[in-house]
Amino acid sequence: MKKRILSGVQPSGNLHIGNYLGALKNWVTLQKDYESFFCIVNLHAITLPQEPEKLKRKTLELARIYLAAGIDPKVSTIFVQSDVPEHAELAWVLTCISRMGELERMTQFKDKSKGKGESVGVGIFTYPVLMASDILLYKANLVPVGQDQKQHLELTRDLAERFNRDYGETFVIPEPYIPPVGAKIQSLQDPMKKMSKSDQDPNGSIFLLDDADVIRKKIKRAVTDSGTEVKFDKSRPAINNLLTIYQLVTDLPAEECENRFVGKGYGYFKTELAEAIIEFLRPFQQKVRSYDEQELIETLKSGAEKARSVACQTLREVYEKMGLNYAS
Ligand code: AQP
Repeated sequence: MKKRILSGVQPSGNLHIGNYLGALKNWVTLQKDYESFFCIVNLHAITLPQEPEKLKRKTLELARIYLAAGIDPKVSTIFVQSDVPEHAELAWVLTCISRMGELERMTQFKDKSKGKGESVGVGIFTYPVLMASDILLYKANLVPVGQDQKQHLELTRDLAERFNRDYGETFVIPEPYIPPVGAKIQSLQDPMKKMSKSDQDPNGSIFLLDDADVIRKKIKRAVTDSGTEVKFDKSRPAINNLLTIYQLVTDLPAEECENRFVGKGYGYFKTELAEAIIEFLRPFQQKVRSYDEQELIETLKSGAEKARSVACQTLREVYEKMGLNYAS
């Protein structure tokens, strides 16, 4: 039997090249070897206010993006989180075995709650528990994520171990799959910050649907470090980040990337980088608009049915072990 993977993206804004290189690109490769569940995590998105019509539109857009990136619905299960109510049900169970202290230690919570004081949403606080539910419901062996989600995955493992210890062996303890290159693409405007959908400055990110001219402008404006050499060097985070993007979009070995720019300077490198990104995104951008909406909805419906058949079994097992199966 194939091992299982589960991963997801929030339909909470415009996807950027960090989401693509840190997550989607790896999903496409992994789906060949794993039984794969790829979720559009709209219940995570509502941890911040969302406009209903826009959320609906963004959910379908994300389904298009999954398909255009190469997720094959004949091989993998693509579904929307809220279509499988077991996610929210198991999240409640896991909330009851979670501790305040461990959730307070989550760096994403600390970042997102900064300056909000008592008004910070409870959903932001319990977000990692819902993520644990997503993963444990499918008994996923592997979870492909960017570096930013590693801590949440550690919490998932802790909750699974705690439940198994207290109620008997139930959950698979999942392993993270963090790509060796591209796990953390940084902002083009501040290389100490990760590229992020919720960044207020659009120049910090290359969005997957940016057109060629916008990409050229953003790369031209990207901050660089002092010096002139185009080399992988962690002590020069801006150029290191740009060169990492170049390596990922060209699929070239690191050494070859550096060799191409010996003695060439930042201006030349940036022009080549912009063109490489445009070429990388071209086939994706051509495909993304080509899907028929009705077919897309059908794909999500059958994905949800398949996901539910797995999720139901796990939840039933959990309820039985906890003494919650009363009338059914
Ligand atoms: N900068 C990044 N580099 C590499 N991988 C990244 N991911 C996110 N940012 C980077 C990975 O993309 C997947 C989906 O992310 P998400 O939508 O669940 O939310 P996120 O991790 O919080 O991503 P964003 O873009 O920063 O969104 P906002 O601003 O809405 O919070 C995950 O696998 C993530 O690791």
